[in-house]
Amino acid sequence: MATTIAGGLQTVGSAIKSAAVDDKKAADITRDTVAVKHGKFITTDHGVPVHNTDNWLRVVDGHHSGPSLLEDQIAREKIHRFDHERIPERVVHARGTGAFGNFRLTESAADVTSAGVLTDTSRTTPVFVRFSTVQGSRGSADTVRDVRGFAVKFYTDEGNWDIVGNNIPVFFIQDSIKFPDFVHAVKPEPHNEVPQGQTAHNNFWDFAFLHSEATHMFMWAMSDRAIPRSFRMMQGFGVNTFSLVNKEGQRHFVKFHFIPQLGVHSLVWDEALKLAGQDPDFHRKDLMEAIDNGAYPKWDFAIQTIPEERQDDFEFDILDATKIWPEDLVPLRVIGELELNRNIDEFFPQTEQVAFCTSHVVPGIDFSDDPLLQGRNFSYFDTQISRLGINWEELPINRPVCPVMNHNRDGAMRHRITKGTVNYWPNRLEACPPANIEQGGFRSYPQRIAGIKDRALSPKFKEHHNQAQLFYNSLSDHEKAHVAKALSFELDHCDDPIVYKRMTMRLAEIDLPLAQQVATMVGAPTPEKAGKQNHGKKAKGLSQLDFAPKSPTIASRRIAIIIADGFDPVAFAGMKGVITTAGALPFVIGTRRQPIFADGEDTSSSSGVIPDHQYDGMRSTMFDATFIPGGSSVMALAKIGEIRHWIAESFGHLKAIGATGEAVGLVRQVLADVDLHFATTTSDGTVESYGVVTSAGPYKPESFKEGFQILKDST
Ligand code: HDE
Repeated sequence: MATTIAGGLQTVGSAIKSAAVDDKKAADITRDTVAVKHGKFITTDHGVPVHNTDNWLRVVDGHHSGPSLLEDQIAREKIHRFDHERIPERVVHARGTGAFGNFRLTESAADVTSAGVLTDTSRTTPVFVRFSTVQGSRGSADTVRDVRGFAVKFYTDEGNWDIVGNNIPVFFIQDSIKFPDFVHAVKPEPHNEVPQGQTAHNNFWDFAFLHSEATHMFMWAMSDRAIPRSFRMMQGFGVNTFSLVNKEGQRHFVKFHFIPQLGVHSLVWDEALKLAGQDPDFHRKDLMEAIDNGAYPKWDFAIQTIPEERQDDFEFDILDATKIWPEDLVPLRVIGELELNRNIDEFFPQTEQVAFCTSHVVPGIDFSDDPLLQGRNFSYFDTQISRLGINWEELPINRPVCPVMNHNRDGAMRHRITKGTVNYWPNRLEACPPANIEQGGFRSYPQRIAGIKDRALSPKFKEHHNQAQLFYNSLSDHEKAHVAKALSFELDHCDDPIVYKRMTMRLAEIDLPLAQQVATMVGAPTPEKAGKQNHGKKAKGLSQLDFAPKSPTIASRRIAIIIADGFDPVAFAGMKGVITTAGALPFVIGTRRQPIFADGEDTSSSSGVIPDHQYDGMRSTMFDATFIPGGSSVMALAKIGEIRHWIAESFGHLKAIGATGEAVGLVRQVLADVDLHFATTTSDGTVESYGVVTSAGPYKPESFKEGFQILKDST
């Protein structure tokens, strides 16, 4: 029930939109949620109603405004609160967006773990997920080429469990002591704080060369994985090797996977670059829009497990985070489903203050000696103290849904009040004792350890090329072409010759033809010999094409319908209906945002279609497809350069373009010119369009013209 408080804010049970009744986290957060209400008064932070917040208290004499008075406690409070609004942004993954949802287990994994969240199929576990980019700061663009963070907080009945993952299954370094060097090298350079939101600079590639362990990861980062179409269409990986421990105390090593049910899809590079300027919030808005429209993104949750005794059976070290466990060797087992279904109510207290820790595990889940994970377990807790203060786990978004009780006390901004006379253990009252294992107490896996203390890694960590080759070999031809282009773009932005020359040599250790292509484009000497022979092996699950959805769908895709006065109302309404029925989102784009009238419609009446946008407020990059209905409107559209560009650009970005009636002619005419716009002349004089593929093979302008002619003759 809503409780009114002085000052116009209300605690709102209803503020949590569409929260499932059994969503414990939604119910928990409601305790701290208020809504701005009309008809209620502003108060100070100490609750006193205020009658004027527009004028500072000052001396006035009727003619002049005199000095402002320091005694104005109302103005002082307002300014002081404002002065302290910012907290440090995350040192990495500063740019992000989050949403709530839940996790349902479809199959019990009781054979490998005792964790309730992974064994009890009757449970629905609330989650909060934060997606992010890595390099850029909080205000940077969404569509930059970068790894994406995929951090999941499971609010389980036994405490919070965090999988702080990425959309790429491996990492740049093997030992977490290298993390500060890596982050310094990837972030904007120290002398000029350039560049923002990208790795296309000397320091990153210098680091990449000097750490051959980064090779596998940078190949992923140069692939289309680093320019996702949507957060909803990318995989999530726990990356590190964790452990699962079952009731019998047996241990399996485990890797966690999230597989998007919509498939894995990417932007094309030109689109990503343009969107970074045209709509820097593209991914953030995409996630919110999908959830608001009920197109809840879903991922299959899968595990890969290796029994402890098989730890040494692989040519790579299974604790090395620069390596995947190829699916052919260690199959994926789908055991659950993650769904996001509720947007946040306010960004700062939820998405900004959420704090993840790899060290947050629950009984039945444990760590491994993965040297990257061990350092992460230290780092995340530490960084939250500097971002949020020591009592960060009390914040509404971070607190668990199960009881929290212990003898930790005090610290800045302590929120909770614990009654009782003792705050230590053991105590004479036996108050708040530790739980034994049968009572659910977390027990670290009793692992036998022996060794020499040294700063070193096991020998298998020294191999850095096999899986980089495996990844590249497993890509389709056009994915490979995109990798070559991405490397050429990045190294072209490095102006220190040692950087791009050495990197080209490194590429010759992956694939000689790739290195040769890149060398040509970046001005390095063309390597003649492979630094290492490519072993030619491939594996499944590495190309994005392996993740096509079970049945193709346009659900949640954004489709532009372009109209002007005189449009064909039947085609317009028909297509709009079909798009909506298929679960996609139609957006009407008009020549103006005032009513647009159909063919024959009475323009003096108050009817007409009010477009969602006018053409110059939007760009083709913001939509997945475009439809133009016929009608006399097409004459007007044909005269607008931006509309012609829209069609041509959509074509260049490989998007579906639909047209009926007169609009077919417009599309044809524009695409005939596109031969010139989008064709690239290669060194041997052949003309090819960039990246366009038809079922008949790569698109060639001549074949397009032929097809065009056939189409023309047949109509
Ligand atoms: Fe992170 N990482 N990281 N990282 N990381 C942070 O923690 C760190 C690594 C990842 O949405 C920081 O709360 C070390 C791998 C994500 O809030 C910090 C190492 C992976 C997020 C930190 C790594 C990640 C972070 C900064 C060892 C993929 C954003 C702010 C080399 C599995 C979480 C913060 C969010 C954030 C440290 C490597 C993923 C400083 C020491 C590998 C998704 O603690």
